[in-house]
Amino acid sequence: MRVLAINDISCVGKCSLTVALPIISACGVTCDVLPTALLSTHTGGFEGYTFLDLSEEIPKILRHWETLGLSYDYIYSGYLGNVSQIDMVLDIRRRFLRPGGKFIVDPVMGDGGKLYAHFDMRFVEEMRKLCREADYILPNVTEACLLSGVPYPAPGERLPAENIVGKLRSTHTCPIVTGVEEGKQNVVYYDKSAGEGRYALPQAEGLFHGSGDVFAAAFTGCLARGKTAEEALRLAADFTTASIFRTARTNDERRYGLRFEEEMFRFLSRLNGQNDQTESL
Ligand code: PXL
Repeated sequence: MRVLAINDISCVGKCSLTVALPIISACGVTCDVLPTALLSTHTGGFEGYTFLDLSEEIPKILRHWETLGLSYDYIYSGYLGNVSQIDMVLDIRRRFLRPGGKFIVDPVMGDGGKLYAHFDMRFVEEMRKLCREADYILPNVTEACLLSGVPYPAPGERLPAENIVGKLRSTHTCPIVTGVEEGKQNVVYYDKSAGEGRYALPQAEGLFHGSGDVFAAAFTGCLARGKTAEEALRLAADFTTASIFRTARTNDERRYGLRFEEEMFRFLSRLNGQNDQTESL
């Protein structure tokens, strides 16, 4: 199996390609990368970061790849460096996804009810277009609200997650909405052939940078290993939650990302079908 991960390289603050590559490779499949931008750190919680937009390089990279006859079983797209890259990703899907291959879009745009730096409503509009071409979309609550036009819930208010899944689904797009807070639970809502699926896990206090990227990478890796979408999202959600709780137990600054490495062995044991009895490291 061959996977292409399209995402930025944030040199510090684990997210994007610095989590996608290790996680997808560890799942046991080839992971090629297409960097969309190069940053000294991610943009959430650091001041003075550098940002090099790689849009000009992408068409040249693609032309070379075509001479190699490359094609992909799975294409996973995450953080894009600017709005023009949305059309580039659509073009990549058309040129490099194998017939029967799957296109996974994490519509990275915001968190905690706010757009990230560098994003605006025009980007949201264009992202809707990318999502319509996807087999799976993996928005968090903020992104699901932006894409569906449903207002972000006020504190204590319940997100109408079933409606959002209904609004975002289409004949070939399966929405998987992550991070829905319901009391002490953190819930994933997803489209099933009959209605919505719900997978609840314990909720940790606060925002954890990079958790959506860990989830998306693990989901992609599990799909590429032949798991069904439902199995993949459960394995990915368990791995992400365990990594969040491991991080929460330390004094690590949240902006440096999740301690996913220490949960990798357990995640892979489960992916490989071993009845793993080991304690969390
Ligand atoms: O984890 C999402 C993400 C990815 N890439 C960059 C980011 C963020 C979130 O802040 O800034 C560069």
